[in-house]
Amino acid sequence: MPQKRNVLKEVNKTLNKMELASGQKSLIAKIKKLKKEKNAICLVHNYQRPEIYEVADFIGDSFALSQQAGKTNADIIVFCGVKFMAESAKILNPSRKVLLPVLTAGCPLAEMISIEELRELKKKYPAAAVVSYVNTTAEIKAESDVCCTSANAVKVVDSLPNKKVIFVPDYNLAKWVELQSSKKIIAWGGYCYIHSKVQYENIIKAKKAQPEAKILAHPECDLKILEIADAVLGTEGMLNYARNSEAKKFVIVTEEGMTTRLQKELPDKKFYSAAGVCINQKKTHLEDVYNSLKEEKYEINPEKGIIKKAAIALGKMIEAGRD
Ligand code: CIZ
Repeated sequence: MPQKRNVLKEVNKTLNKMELASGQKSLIAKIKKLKKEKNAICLVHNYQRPEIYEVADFIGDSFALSQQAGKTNADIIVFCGVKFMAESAKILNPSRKVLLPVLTAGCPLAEMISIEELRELKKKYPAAAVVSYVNTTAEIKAESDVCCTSANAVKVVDSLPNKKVIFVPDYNLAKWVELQSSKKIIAWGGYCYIHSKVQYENIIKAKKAQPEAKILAHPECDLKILEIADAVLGTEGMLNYARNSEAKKFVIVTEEGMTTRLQKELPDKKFYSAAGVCINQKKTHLEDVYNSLKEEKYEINPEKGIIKKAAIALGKMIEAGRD
């Protein structure tokens, strides 16, 4: 008989206490030394492996990491995340060398709309503004009026004078934004393979299994899940919510790595993961960060014209601030 799977996973406490193997400790020391020698920084996304947190100059969501990338004086930015994030760093600070340790660390969602498809949409709705979620390629950003992250999607959409907004590529986020905004949203049909896979029934089960826990869901999840969540937030929003809440337990409905980050920051609270693991975010190991810094690979450098245009849309995203 198949085994009944628990819908909730507890944070791996061993990982969380960072009981690092001696090989990892030595790599961490070597990376820190190289960072100093080369005047480099490591920007690390929340969803990365916990040992990667150990070499971070800054850990956060793509909004916070974009802010850090834009203002750093470091000569080299090693971006431990996925490709669109490294591209954003280069767009926001083009005179720095931006490295992505694993070139295949991509985001399937970011590839779900092509430039031709976006141009078709623009032709069909000429009066609409184009808002692209930060999870897009540099080319799509260059063709957009403004970018947003899950931390400021509503604010960005509401700030536009247009009544209609083309929102790409995430359908669930677009629909969530439409619920809070007076704008007519033309939503593209993209999805995140982790968030869209979360089953409503499992969240109902999670609520029964942990009735005192607050359910924090990411807006890339299905609307039915968002409607029963205690809060709908990006990853940094989840951290702030849990920090300021009197609740002691939380069910986290976003990529599993976020529970490790939360447990690390708030060790006296308890976090359960109700979503899967993004293999792309987990492709980066300490060896990759070390080799990346040592050999200065893989440089992320979109075409100059694209950088120039995308910088306008991304700059507006930073200016808008968080929701
Ligand atoms: O914007 C980000 O960093 C992502 C991918 C998740 C989130 O909402 O923080």
